[in-house]
Amino acid sequence: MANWSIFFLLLCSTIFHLHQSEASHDARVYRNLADLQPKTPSQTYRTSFHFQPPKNWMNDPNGPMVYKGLYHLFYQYNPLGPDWGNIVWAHSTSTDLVNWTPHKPGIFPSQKKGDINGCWSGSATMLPGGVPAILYTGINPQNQQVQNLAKPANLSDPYLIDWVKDTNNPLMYPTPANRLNSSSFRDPTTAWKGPDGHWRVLIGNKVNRRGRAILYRSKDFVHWIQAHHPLHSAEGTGMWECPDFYPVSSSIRPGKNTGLDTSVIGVGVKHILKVSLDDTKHDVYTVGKYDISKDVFTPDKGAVEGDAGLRYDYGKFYASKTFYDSLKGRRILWGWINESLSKEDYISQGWSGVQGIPREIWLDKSGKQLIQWPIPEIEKLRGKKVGLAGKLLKAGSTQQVAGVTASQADVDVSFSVQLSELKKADYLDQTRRPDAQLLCSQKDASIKGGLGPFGLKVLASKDMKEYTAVFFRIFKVKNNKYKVLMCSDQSRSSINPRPDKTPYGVFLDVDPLHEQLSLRTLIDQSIVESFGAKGKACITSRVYPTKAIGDAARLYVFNNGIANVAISNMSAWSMERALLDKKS
Ligand code: DQQ
Repeated sequence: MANWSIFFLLLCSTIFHLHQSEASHDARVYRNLADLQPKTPSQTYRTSFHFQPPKNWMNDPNGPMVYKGLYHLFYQYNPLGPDWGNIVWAHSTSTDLVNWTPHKPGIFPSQKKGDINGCWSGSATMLPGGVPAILYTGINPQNQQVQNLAKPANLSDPYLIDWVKDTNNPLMYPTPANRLNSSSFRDPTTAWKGPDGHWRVLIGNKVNRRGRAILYRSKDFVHWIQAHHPLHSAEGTGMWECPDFYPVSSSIRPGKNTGLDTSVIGVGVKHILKVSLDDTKHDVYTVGKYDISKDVFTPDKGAVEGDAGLRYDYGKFYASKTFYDSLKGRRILWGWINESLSKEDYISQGWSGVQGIPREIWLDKSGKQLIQWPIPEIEKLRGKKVGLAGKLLKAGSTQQVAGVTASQADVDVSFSVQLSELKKADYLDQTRRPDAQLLCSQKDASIKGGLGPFGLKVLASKDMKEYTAVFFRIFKVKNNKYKVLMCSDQSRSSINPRPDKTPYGVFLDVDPLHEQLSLRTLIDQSIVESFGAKGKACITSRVYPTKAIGDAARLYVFNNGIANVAISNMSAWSMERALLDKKS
């Protein structure tokens, strides 16, 4: 019997016993949840072109990489049910990052000292000679978090089906000497090599409320020594999960070779440190300088750390990870999009969690933030197109965009505003730093404004009892300047009162006086993934309409302000379904 099958049988019996003992703690709750688990997963909110397994729980993307021309995605997965637990690294491969072939789990608990209680998140590194190595967090018999190494069993297999764990595992672990808290020591990054030939890797950690990216160094990738200081830390930010650290070029040409391999340093190179804040479940990053001689990262002047800083996404997007795509010279970002359902509800649907569309990322020309854009491969799923250009969207108007499959679409629209109309913008007092998300709640899509709200109403029902509005509002601020707010407002996304419908928002760094305002939204049954201002800010929402499902869903453009705006250009495509169970 294969190792994985043995593991699976053991897992089932452990779970049975675990559940029995859990049941003695809280028999009522456990029985209720278990009863809810369906035999076949509900299909209603399953996505068509966002990655997800056929059933059960999925969370963080793990160890994405490209090997022998194939893309690999591993992810945190519960083979036994739709809630978090029994975590293994599930595995799929793809030739295009759109259609995927599932394989058996690549990494699962099997090593007594290293990971018998779980295989948590980690990353892949390409070693010299193109040998992939995975560092991941294992949960040991004492339930401590420790770091392990696995390598492919057969390097000539492009699918990398079998992985062998290093016999020295665990390679990094809490000791009385390092005084690392064994429940806050996890999620190794992709490692990078310095000019001294030594590998470096970061592990997420905290000490009290100080989030830390602990640095380890190694000559041989097996023996790791903790550096005297973390690469970086920040007070008051709590536990840093899933750190990611990589170089970006300050002189890129969008569209071509936008990414740098992880070990690149030098002139014209800046670094990004991303951390996943356990307290708020937000992925935040800073742009800064990495001093390799001291192994210290310093965020640029003015950079804000922690939850008030820059986020990859201002909606749902967590525990993300990038990898360098050597086939196309770009850096690609994967992120986990959780449900907005109660635990009871996602258990009864039989699955939980989706991955965002892989995004290409590069440094904005301002040098102050990243730009994110859906990988172009996703465009091959585009079907029938509906277009509009140079159309006035009058104050107070709503117009249907007919002719596209509104439950499964890619919409790219840009708006422009004439100077005379800009004058109608409401004033925004900035003396106390306004909170974008709060503003989006207070001024949702139904609240008339001066300039805006205008944008899209997606997954809308015919009677408009249900819709998700992705829109802009332009405000006047001091010194004849303007401020643009982008909202993803799901407060009316479903007549079902149970899902979380908190609207999301962010201010965009654009000047509506001189620039068009663009919005690209990928609509996929229960996901609305939006890219504002050509990828300067992203907001992802999960929504659960009860009427606006399948063919009944509609798409609208709307303007609920007193000023007119123009649609300079709009293209909306019906999207085909991606294959997630392709045979290899
Ligand atoms: N998920 C993993 C951890 C990580 C967390 C466990 C982030 O390794 O810190 O499933 O979502």
